[in-house]
Amino acid sequence: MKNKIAFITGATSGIGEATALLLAAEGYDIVITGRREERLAGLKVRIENEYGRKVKTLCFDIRCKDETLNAFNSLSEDWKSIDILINNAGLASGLEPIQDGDFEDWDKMIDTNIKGLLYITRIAVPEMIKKNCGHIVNIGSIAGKEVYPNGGVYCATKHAVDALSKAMRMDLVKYGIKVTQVCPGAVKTEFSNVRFHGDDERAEKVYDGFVPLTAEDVASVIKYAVTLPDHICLNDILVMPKAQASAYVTYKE
Ligand code: NDP
Ligand code: 8X3
Repeated sequence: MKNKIAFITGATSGIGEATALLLAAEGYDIVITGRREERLAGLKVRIENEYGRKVKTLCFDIRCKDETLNAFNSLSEDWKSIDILINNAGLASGLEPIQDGDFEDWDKMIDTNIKGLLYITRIAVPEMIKKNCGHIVNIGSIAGKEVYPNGGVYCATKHAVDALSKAMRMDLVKYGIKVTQVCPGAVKTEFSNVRFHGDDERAEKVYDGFVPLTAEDVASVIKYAVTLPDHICLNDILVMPKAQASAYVTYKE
């Protein structure tokens, strides 16, 4: 019997990378995706050496429908038959009031967080339907539950993930496919470096004075959700640092 396969988008850093490592340790073969080819190659070697699992790397920009389709179709039939799809690739770009927002930032967030998630889901789900089982994990955010000033477009994209998670669950329940949304609060990854366009000093300050979540913390929640008995589905998980009471109330010492 072949091993179970987890397909993780955005595995070149942060939550996606940590989840790939944790699920490999759990015995899954892994498909890892992202745009940074060297990072994918490095993670493949690490998983193979440390956990002895099989790994496929797919280097593509999830904003591009054709690249996404071609990447998925480059897999053999065995590898296309995935058990878990982790829709993790995403980003915030900029932190501006609506009147100052940058069109390019908005396109990046909408095209990645909403359209990219939809493309890969649409392409991968028929394989799950064929075998009448599967599990989709969408990485939402506290920003999909609340909004905060200057974050309107990012929050809108994560509210879309919230809506899509609920709707997908309704569409797919009859095929035995589970849909879990995992919504973290502040996680220290490359997220803020990307949001502030490479201003690492500003990014670092986001996490001053409190203990944020780590990528591994979120990965362990994902692992918990995907390793429960088949008849249980955790629909929606909000996971926050202890010091963070809401999207914009964080107790800093
Ligand atoms: P990172 O920046 O560390 O990781 C983001 C991942 O997404 C990278 O692997 C990146 O790969 C991939 N990615 C981004 N754009 C694209 C693209 N166009 N095509 C393909 N892959 C892409 O951040 P996190 O690990 O923190 O973020 C992961 C998810 O968690 C995101 O959806 C984010 O919104 C969400 N989240 C993060 C929180 C946080 O505080 N950090 C809190 C709540 C949710 P590459 O650059 O190689 O393409
Ligand atoms: C990332 C967390 O609070 O910066 O989704 O939006 S937040």
